[in-house]
Amino acid sequence: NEEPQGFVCVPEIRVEDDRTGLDIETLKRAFADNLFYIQGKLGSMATPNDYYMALAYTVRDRLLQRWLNSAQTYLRGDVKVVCYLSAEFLLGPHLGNNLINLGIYDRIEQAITESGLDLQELIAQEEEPGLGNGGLGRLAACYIDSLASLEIPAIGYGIRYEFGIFDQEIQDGWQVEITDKWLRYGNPWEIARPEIAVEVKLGGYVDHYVDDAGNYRTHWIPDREVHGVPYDTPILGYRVNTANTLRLWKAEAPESFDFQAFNVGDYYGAVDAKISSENITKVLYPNDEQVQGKRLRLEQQYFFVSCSLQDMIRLYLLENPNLDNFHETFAVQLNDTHPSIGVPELMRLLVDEHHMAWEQAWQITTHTFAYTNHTLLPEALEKWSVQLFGRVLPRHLEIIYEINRRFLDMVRIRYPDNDAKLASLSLIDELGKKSVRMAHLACVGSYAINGVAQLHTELLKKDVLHDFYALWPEKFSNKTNGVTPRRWVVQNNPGLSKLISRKIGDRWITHLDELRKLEQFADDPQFQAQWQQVKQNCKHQLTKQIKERTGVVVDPTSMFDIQVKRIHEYKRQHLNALHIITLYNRLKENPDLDLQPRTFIFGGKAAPGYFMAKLMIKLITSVGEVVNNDPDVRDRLKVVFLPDYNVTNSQRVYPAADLSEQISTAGKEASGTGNMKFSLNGALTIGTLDGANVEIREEVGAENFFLFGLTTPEVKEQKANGYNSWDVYNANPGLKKAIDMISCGFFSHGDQQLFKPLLDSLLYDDKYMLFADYQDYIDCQDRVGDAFKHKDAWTKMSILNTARSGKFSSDRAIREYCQEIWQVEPVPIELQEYVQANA
Ligand code: GL7
Repeated sequence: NEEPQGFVCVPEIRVEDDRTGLDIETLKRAFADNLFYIQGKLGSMATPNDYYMALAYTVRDRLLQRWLNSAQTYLRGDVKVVCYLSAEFLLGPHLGNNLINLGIYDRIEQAITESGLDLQELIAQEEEPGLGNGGLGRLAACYIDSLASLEIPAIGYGIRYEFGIFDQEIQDGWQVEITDKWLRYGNPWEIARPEIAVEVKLGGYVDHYVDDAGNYRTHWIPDREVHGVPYDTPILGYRVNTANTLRLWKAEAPESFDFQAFNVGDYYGAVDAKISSENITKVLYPNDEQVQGKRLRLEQQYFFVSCSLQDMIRLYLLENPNLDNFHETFAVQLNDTHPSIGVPELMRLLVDEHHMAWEQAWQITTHTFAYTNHTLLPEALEKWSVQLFGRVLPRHLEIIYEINRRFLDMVRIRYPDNDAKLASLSLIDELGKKSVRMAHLACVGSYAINGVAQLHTELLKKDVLHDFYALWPEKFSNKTNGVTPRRWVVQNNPGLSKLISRKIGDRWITHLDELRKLEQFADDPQFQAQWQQVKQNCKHQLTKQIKERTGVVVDPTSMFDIQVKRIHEYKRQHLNALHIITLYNRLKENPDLDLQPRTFIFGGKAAPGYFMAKLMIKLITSVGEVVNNDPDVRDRLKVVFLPDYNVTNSQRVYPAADLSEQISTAGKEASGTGNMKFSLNGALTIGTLDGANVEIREEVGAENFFLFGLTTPEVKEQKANGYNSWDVYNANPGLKKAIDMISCGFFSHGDQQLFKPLLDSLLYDDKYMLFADYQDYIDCQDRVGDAFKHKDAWTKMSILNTARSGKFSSDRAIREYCQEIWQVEPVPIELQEYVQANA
């Protein structure tokens, strides 16, 4: 029989076969097979990347059954699904994480070793998907991990950027941006699903007409159409059968464009159109907390939101005759305002395309969406000029006006004759250039609104969203952020994980509160010694990495004082630099001073257009150059700027930290999540009462936290009372000396102009109150230095930080979202031995 067998009808796939078996011999054979059949290589010619790919496919084969079973289960009518809409997912590498969540790390390690290779080296080959800027994108990644681990049916929807966050190089002390070509060698974790691509319209105009039956209808005639092709990545839960989907959309030109243009002979025109469509998902905007107001960005937002909502509707209509109960099947979370265009888009889909009455569509819409706010910074609150908005999304602008008309009618009843109230609540900012306020749109269109830490939520209610809180207090709640212990402890800090599990078992990995059981050993000398040993090993590893990546030799017994996060004036990396200069000056005055040796480690990217942040990097590297090379310092101080801080490079950082710098101006950092990763890994925090620092301090105890600085009300008060940084500078000799040294070119080879913009902003404005907090910070750092000298007391504090950080698990955060916002329940997945090939 010459017919290819098994193509026409595959009855079923046997699960426990060579492709999925887990014994060492099967794993080794699968690995060799994949190298040969997928990469097309023999061992003799394979590159490290070929080996990585072969291993990634070996692992992927072993999670597909979970993935398919999960998808099939969710298609059942009675399952409520969380849809997490986010313009960013800062995932980090998949391989190590999947090995841990599948529970096959040790076997794979053995199989790879027996194949003559090193697992760590293969894991290091993976190009991380850096599809996010910082905390906000990383939070989305932690949340989809927890959703899967808690067996909650969920889909993450986002954008498949061809280029993620840029790679950072440091040249001559300055940041240089390099394009992140993460897809260059292929991505084994994603599967494209072109068969369920959707169409997205852009631009053009709107026609209103009455149809034959006398109904008012709307017809949007776009001037451009783009295809959205989904790329799916499995997101495995930890040691459960759940594998959820992260569905990221890629923009492609529809075929029809090519044909049309081809027929009129305009081949190059067709190619242009294709390129312009595909530009939509080309690159991640590298700004955090700063909106850029670019048309392409609005197109990105609309594109992925429209694709996602159309996808949900398609899925829903597979099981239901109409959309009447859509909101009972989908809970859609808006990760900041970036996807808030979903509110008018769902209205458009329901009213224009599915011919639903406005009132019913509004009921469904406002029972579908919930909104998380992630920032208080005014420059980060999204607004789109009405003019630009109308050009890109003419129909949505009409819908927003209609939503606003009805909303303001309601406000008028609540606040009669109060034009100021109308103006402040309106979805349209009428001052200056008219613009659409996306946060207002999100508030009006959502049934729940939350902040990301207690303080942040209080400030939202008091300030930024005060008028909405007055209208609908019941919509507001706090959901303090969390991080996944799987990646941030188990994977990154195996030494600590094993030590903890030996003491208290391993249930903490999914029930992080159990870390409290460590408290009883905080004073135990033997446990303390083991704890110190683990920390010391981590510091050795980071020391090695620092040497390799920067050439700087640091002392692993010195205190590792670390600030890693995006570079921002409000995060105040330059306050940290002022402390370094202050210590340096003390050593210069008294070279024999008994000073606690410290290694200051910085990492973080500056937005490419944020001049001041880039200058802050240059300041840190310049201070480092002087301090690291001054013989008087005798290596007691070292300053390191770790280039290209990303998820991969952060892996060695958190476990190695003694001190975590969380020093933003009070009232500016919505939550922070790095602060949680540090504390979980046993670092002590020096921090202000900002964001989640407040709650960390509450949990670990004031005596295990180094607090300094003005509080939020004090900041406000000082500003109201005419805070003048110039006076503070003149009154504080230490501060003055540090600033004068920068100013006279001490750190810049005599160049007095280099840091002038930064110094001027401090001396004549100091928006972020560095000078106001300077002395308290220095004093607090002195207490840190003293405390570190007492090894046992410090170790006790370190243990207590870990033991009491259980609250900051993303599992806890996701449970709260599930119970208090989404109303969803776990749906455990059964692993059938056979997957139905035709199902
Ligand atoms: C952020 C906040 O700045 C940060 O404090 C918070 O932890 C994070 C996640 O909620 O969201 N908001 C924001 O715009 N970015 C953040 O990291 C970029």
